[in-house]
Amino acid sequence: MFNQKISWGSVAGIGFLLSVASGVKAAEMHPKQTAQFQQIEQPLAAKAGVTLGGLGLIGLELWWFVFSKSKSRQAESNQGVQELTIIVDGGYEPARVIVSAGKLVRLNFMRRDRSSCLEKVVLPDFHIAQDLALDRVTSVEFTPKQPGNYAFTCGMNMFRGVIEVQNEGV
Ligand SMILES: [Cu+2]
Repeated sequence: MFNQKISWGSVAGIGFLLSVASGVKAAEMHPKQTAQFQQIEQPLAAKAGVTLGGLGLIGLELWWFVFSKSKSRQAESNQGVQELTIIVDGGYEPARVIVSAGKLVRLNFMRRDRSSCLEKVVLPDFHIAQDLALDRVTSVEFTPKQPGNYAFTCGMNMFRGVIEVQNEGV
């Protein structure tokens, strides 16, 4: 919740920066009287364009971050095992997994991403560090005892997901 507020604040901040930047760009358009002004006009416009492009990308990234955060999936109970497949491709999908406490969880990591960044998945709270084979499913099993949020990350802690453990019987 708190993180989401921060993210929306950042989006609003970027919106403000964008409006300032476009205001600056509009102001540049006016002085066309001398050759001097025309000479520096193009690099400035290019700079503004690059800046706007960069800000736009940051905005997109934040948007993706906020959007992807809301995606969660509940593990399906199957013969006493809570099972869920997680696609590993430029991150984790879903990145938020909901399970119940006190029952065995089996997460099936399907690694599609070739980058070495995602070759390992780490669940520090459950003392798991598992190598993931490319284009194959690698399962990780553990039994969460206490409700709460537990992280799973790539080997370098760059990509993150959350296992939300709810009370038994939920
Ligand atoms: Cu990584």
